[in-house]
Order: sequence, then structure tokens, then C-alpha cells
Amino acid sequence: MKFRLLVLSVFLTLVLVACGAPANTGGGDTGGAAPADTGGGEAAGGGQAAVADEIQFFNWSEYIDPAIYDLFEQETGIRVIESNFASNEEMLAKVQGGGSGYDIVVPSDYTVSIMIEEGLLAELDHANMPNLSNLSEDMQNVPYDPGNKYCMPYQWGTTGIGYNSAEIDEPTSWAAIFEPDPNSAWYGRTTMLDDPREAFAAALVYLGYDINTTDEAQLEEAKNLLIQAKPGIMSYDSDQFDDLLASGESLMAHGWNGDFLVAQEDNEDVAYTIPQEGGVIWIDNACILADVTPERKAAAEMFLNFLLRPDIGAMLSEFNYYASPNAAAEENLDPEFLDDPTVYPPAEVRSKLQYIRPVGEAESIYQRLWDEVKSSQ
Ligand code: N2P
Repeated sequence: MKFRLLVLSVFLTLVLVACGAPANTGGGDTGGAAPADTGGGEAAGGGQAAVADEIQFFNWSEYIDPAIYDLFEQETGIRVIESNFASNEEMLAKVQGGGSGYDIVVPSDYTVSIMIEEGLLAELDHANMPNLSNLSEDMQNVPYDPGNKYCMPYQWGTTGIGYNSAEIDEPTSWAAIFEPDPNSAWYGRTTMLDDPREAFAAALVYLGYDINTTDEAQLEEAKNLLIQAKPGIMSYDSDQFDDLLASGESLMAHGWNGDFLVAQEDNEDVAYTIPQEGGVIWIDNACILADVTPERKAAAEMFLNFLLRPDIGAMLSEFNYYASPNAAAEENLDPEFLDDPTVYPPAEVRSKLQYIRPVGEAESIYQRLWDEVKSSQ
């Protein structure tokens, strides 16, 4: 791939981005021409750095307000091109060989660990990302990436069950999905995430096992439970589950809290719950791939730093209804949002939530068993 380069003073642009400067900061209206030396050389490390004028952003679907791209391009001249994936495993498979063409990816916590271990991620240059200090203290020290060496926490949320509250009662147990009465209204009108670790986490938590088990007998039991539930499942889907619920085609869906909250805008009967046995809590992260050019890395760091601005962090949560790791963004968020227990689970719910963790070699067992579930008749 060949890219036109913009030569920008990284320092000046970062300062302007950090200060929330208005749109005409020089990048956007130069049509790709190099602006004159803006004098920020010394602080930028002794001269101008070349910055790509385009970055490829590989993200989950409906996870960012497209208006953010316009604001960023107006301020910097850098265009962000988005593509989507529907699971960590799908994203990982696409970048594992290198040369994917993507610059920024958005893995969840456990997948960050896997990617660091496999050498797939570039270290962030914190000098280019002063807004990292806007992150809340715990988000500056997440266990899978202490000190934000590789990634910037993007949003966090939970996995539970969405349902149509006008048509059915609240499913208080995962039994609603795994042992449904074939005469129930939601039988055949239920979706599950098309996601090996998430689907197994639901089955394992219902069976009372560790959601990160590597015990093959337990995994086999979880697989059989998923197969047993299959006749009641209309589809395995991580992209449309929210729309299917809003349209009334499905009545119940295994899925992510924010997506259900967005679906509520279309159908006020959409509700969300964490069953009594518990569910998953996760943190998604924006990270730069190790195989990007220095020009694209500089542009990607500018974009991540931009996302960390308090106003842009608030725009993210206002769009996708997920909790923000950005403490500074909270001042720009509606108190009603910050008090919403679906977004910020109260302590008694939180105590029932578990993180998916990397399981090493056993990752392929989960994948194989999931393939067996999906191909079973
Ligand atoms: C956004 C999907 C959330 C990502 N539509 C789950 N990790």
C-alpha cells in the first residue's frame, strides 16, 4: 500500500488537540501539502515528524460516533477509515500473519494479553499521548497492560441477557437460555453471541464452573449444554442481536449491555439483566499493531490521544452507551447516564462478574468445541 504523507509538527498538533482547539489548525485545509515549520521542533524531539494522512481502524461495529472522525480530520487532516469485526478471535485471525493493513485494533482484556505475548502490538509513545492522564487511576494500571504500555482502555461493559420486557418476564437465570421450556415464547426466538469465549462463559457460569477453566471434562459438559440449547436458538449473532430484539424478531438475546441500551432508543421494551449465576465483565482497548510504519504510528497515536479528550470521550459513551474509562470525560456526561446501573453495575452485581482470561494452549480447545457446537445438527 502507498500513502501520501503529511508533514506536520507533531508537537504543535498534539498541543492543539489536547487543548480542544477549533477546527482550522492547519492540517485539514492544506489538501495534503506540508505546512510550514511551525516551530514545535524542539519539544517534538528535534524536528518535524512525518505523519500519515490516513489510518485504518479495525473496530467492533457501532462502537464509535462517525462524527468523531470528521472532527479529527478537520483538526489534523488525517482521515480514519473504519472496518469491523465481531469477535476477538476474528480480529486476531486477521492480524496474526502480519501485513493486515490495519493500524489500530480494539481487543478485549484477555486478547490484549495474547497479542502482547505474540508480539503483535507496538508500544505506545506516551510523549505523543498526554491525554492518557485523563484515564481513571485503575484504567492507567489494568492487570493485562500495566502503565498502558501497549494500549489505551477504550470502553468497558458487561455480558448478560437482553429481553423484551413487554413480552416475557425477566430471565433471572441462564436456565432461560440453556433449559428453556419448548412452549415458552422465547423458544426459537433467542440469539446467542457468535463468540467462543463468551458462549462458553455463559454455559460455564450456569454450570457453576470457572469461566476460564481448562478442565476438558468441564468444557465437554459446557459444549453439551450449548448443543442441548441449540434448538431454542434462532441464530448465533454478535452484530444484529440488538436490532433483532428491537424489531421484535427475537425476544431474548445473550449480548453486551451498551448495545441493548442503544436498542432501547428504538424499542423501549428492550431491557437488560445479569442472571443470578453471574456474567462477564470486560474492558476493550485501542492498540496499535506492531507492523505499522512510523508515519502511521504517529497518526494513530494522535487519534488515540484525540479519543482521550474529555469531550470526545463523552461523545463515545453518548453514542455507544458503554462506560468510559476516561475520568475526565465524566464531567461531560449526563448524571443520569453515570447513575445507570445497566452501565455501571452496583457492587452486588459486580461481585458476580468475572473477566475472561487468556488460557494459553486451551484457547484452541475452546475454538474446536465451539466449532463442534456450531456444526452440530
Ligand atoms: C459494540 C460491541 C462491544 C464490544 N457494538 C464487546 N467487547
